[in-house]
Amino acid sequence: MRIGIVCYPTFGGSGVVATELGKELAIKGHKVHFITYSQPARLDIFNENLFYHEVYIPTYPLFQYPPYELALASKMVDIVQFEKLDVLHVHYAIPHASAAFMAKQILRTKGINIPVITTLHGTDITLVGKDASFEPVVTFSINQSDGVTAVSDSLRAETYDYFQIEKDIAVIPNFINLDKFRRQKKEHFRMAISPNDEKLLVHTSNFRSVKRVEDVIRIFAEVRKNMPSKLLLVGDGPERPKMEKLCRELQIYNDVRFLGKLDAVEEVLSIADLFLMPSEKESFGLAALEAMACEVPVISSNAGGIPELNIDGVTGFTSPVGNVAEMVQNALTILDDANLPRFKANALARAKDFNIDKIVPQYEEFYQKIIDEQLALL
Ligand code: GMT
Repeated sequence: MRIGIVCYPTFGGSGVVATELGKELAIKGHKVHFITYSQPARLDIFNENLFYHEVYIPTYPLFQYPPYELALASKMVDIVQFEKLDVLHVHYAIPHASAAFMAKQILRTKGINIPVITTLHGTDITLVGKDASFEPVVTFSINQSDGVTAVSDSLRAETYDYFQIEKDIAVIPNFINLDKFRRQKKEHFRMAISPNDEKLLVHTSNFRSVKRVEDVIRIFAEVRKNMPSKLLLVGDGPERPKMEKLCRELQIYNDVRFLGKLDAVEEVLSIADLFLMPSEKESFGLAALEAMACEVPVISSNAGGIPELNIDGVTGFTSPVGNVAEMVQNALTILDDANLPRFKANALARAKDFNIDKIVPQYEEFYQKIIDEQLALL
């Protein structure tokens, strides 16, 4: 197949999923064309089937807000026509689904029917999408997509709850490449961070308020009172200065390391004992899956799709959002040496259910189904 993929090129979950999907499809022999405003962060391999088309947005003094959606739609029209794409797969509804709708209409005037598939990732539905500023466009462009997928049952249900959706939404969960995300021998690194064999807790996120990083820090502060431990924080974002201040106030700063945006997060996960994800909202929790693949159990909230991944009492524990006290008790249970090996093994076993070779074929089948349906309409 010749597949166009539109996504955010950043380290955010939707961009990571889209890029890893495209890479795997290219390895399987499909021609994959990425259409984004800059090179996707994870597009780091050379493969003869991978192509990257940059969306260029001309500046003009009138444009207080550069019209990215129009430039994107124009680029989609150009690439679909020139590369004879079979399907366009857009990740994250805003503004990709509406840009794809516009491209589809333009192509129709040229006698081309391009099937459009939209994958809903999370905040495009649960946070930004339902804002009145975007809701009518999001509803319309989801309904106008030829195929729609969501990354969890929970996100599918929330989409039907928040929007007037007439389309079927298929669930295709996030996936993981277990060749890349696996526990590596990093004993020297562990010795450097926890020389006295302190337990290592890890959190990775974009430090937005929806991630509740404050809960991460408060959980750690309590765990640390009960057992020697350290906290590693990977990522960066608007909440970080406040979190650094909180660590100083709680006098735990020396046991907390802010590592910033790291490429090789699997190296940090390889020395971790526990992953913390107390999010307010989380459609799937790709960061938790990455941790589990590296044999790290998870303490999480029960928000959104997290319980579909983190099985309560098996791969970790889930608690109501904001219940820091329960999360502390559960963290101490997991970190008990009598329990830790069992939780680690269970986390890895669960991660295997989402291995890339199980999930990517579901996207291939979905593409074929939507292409066939569109052909039948001609
Ligand atoms: O929350 C993020 O880290 C970014 C966000 C995105 O869309 O870029 O992630 C969402 O998509 C991921 C991939 O499908 C999911 O694993 C995350 O759970 C989801 N984030 C939220 O729902 C808050």
